[in-house]
Amino acid sequence: MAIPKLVLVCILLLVFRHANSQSLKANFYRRTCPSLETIVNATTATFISSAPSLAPALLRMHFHDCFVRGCDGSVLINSTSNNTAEKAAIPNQSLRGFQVIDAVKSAVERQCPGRVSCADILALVARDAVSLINGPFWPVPLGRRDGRVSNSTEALFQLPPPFFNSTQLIASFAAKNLTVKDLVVLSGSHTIGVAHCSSITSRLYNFTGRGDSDPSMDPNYVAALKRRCSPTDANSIIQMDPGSSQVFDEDYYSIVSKRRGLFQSDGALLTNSVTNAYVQQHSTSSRLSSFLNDFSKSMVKMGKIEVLTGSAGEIRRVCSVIN
Ligand code: HEM
Ligand SMILES: *[C@@H]1O[C@H](CO)[C@@H](O)[C@H](O)[C@H]1NC(C)=O
Ligand SMILES: *[C@@H]1O[C@H](CO)[C@@H](O)[C@H](O)[C@H]1NC(C)=O
Ligand SMILES: *[C@@H]1O[C@H](CO)[C@@H](O)[C@H](O)[C@H]1NC(C)=O
Ligand SMILES: *[C@@H]1O[C@H](CO)[C@@H](O)[C@H](O)[C@H]1NC(C)=O
Ligand SMILES: *[C@@H]1O[C@H](CO)[C@@H](O)[C@H](O)[C@H]1NC(C)=O
Ligand SMILES: *[C@@H]1O[C@H](CO)[C@@H](O)[C@H](O)[C@H]1NC(C)=O
Ligand SMILES: *[C@@H]1O[C@H](CO)[C@@H](O)[C@H](O)[C@H]1NC(C)=O
Ligand SMILES: CC(=O)N[C@H]1CO[C@H](CO)[C@@H](O)[C@@H]1O
Repeated sequence: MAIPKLVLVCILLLVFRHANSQSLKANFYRRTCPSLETIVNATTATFISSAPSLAPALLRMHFHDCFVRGCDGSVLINSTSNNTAEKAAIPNQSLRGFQVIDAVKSAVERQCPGRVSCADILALVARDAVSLINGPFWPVPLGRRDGRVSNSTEALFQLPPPFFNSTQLIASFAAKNLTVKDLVVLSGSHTIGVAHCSSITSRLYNFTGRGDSDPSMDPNYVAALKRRCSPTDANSIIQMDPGSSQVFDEDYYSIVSKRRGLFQSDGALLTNSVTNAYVQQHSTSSRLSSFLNDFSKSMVKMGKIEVLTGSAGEIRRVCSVIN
């Protein structure tokens, strides 16, 4: 028996509407907050112009948001008396730049009260911050909703730690539907920004528990890093791409190819054939535009991880507090 045409059309429309409500859209706020992107960029610019080192911090914050319960702004939530939030987890202790998100949210609320999610604001701020230091620009489709859960234990288990090897990193990214190529491309973020000595102490001083250092790192670089980070110094800061840590270039790949990547996770990219090939290509010849193009594509994918859309979640009034 043939399905009447009208019924078929109705079914298709329903399916289409449903599918559509699940996906993000470039013009999501066209009617509800037309000047959103201008407000976000202008407010972000006031911070980045006086403190460009916030750009890497904001990029990392977006990554930490997306890898834990999807890009739902859960990284922004403060702990309360009855909840230990993602912010309190060890990998989050070095996150910076929450004041930028709060200022942008306030500016957006003044124009478009109660309409724009903190998850979308973070995705836009990360993009604009990177773009404002002359890094790549990528489109940010919008319509994310804010989550109501932020759990420090989840952050600890979902975020890849700096001591992961390539198998573990690939699995961590695959769990978010990101490919091996996304892994090597997004690791290129480490061309900007800084790390704390605590992130490499064991790599320098106690790699296998016998007071040794990681043999996969260039010994001259180990020696240089030891001069910067004493065994008990947790707080000093080191640039991941020394000398150009605020320039979004391809240096990361030549650093990794010279076995001078700061973390084991950086060095691990030499131990998988796909990631190693990418590192070698981008370290031997200038392919900056191909890296930036790959980076933009992978950022768009990362920004779509497990997003809440439609009527899921909420539009938080204050980014650090669940409504
Ligand atoms: C592949 C797995 C990754 C690992 C294991 C990792 C690990 C780390 C660690 C340990 C730090 C230093 C934290 C500190 O000591 O203060 C760091 C910094 C940073 N990471 Fe990653 N990361 C990874 C992937 C990513 C991705 C996918 C992005 C962005 C899309 C990213 C962006 C950054 C940035 C920009 C910084 C510098 C932050 C600042 O200057 O404040 N990382 N990462
Ligand atoms: C963001 O603001 C900066 C500085 O005001 C400006 O140069 C840039 O063109 C703006 N970007 C966008 C996409 O509007
Ligand atoms: C959230 O915590 C930060 C840092 O501890 C603090 O500055 C901010 O005021 C808190 N937000 C609220 C709404 O209490
Ligand atoms: C946690 O405390 C807040 C008030 O501070 C309350 O609104 C919320 O329901 C509590 N949540 C749980 C799970 O007890
Ligand atoms: C936080 O997540 C962990 C790991 O998934 C889970 O065991 C724990 O019950 C969660 N805590 C809360 C308060 O939901
Ligand atoms: C990474 O570590 C895991 C667990 O220790 C191990 O099973 C795997 O073989 C390691 N992978 C590589 C490439 O060393
Ligand atoms: C990965 O893709 C599968 C199939 O489309 C989907 O069911 C799953 O929710 C996705 N996982 C994430 C973390 O996006
Ligand atoms: C080195 O690692 C071993 C094994 O994990 C540990 O017992 C020892 O206390 C560490 N030494 C230092 C100086 O941290
Ligand atoms: C950014 C942030 O909230 N960092 C916190 C991480 O957790 C430690 C305690 O575990 C806090 O002291 C930091 O303020």
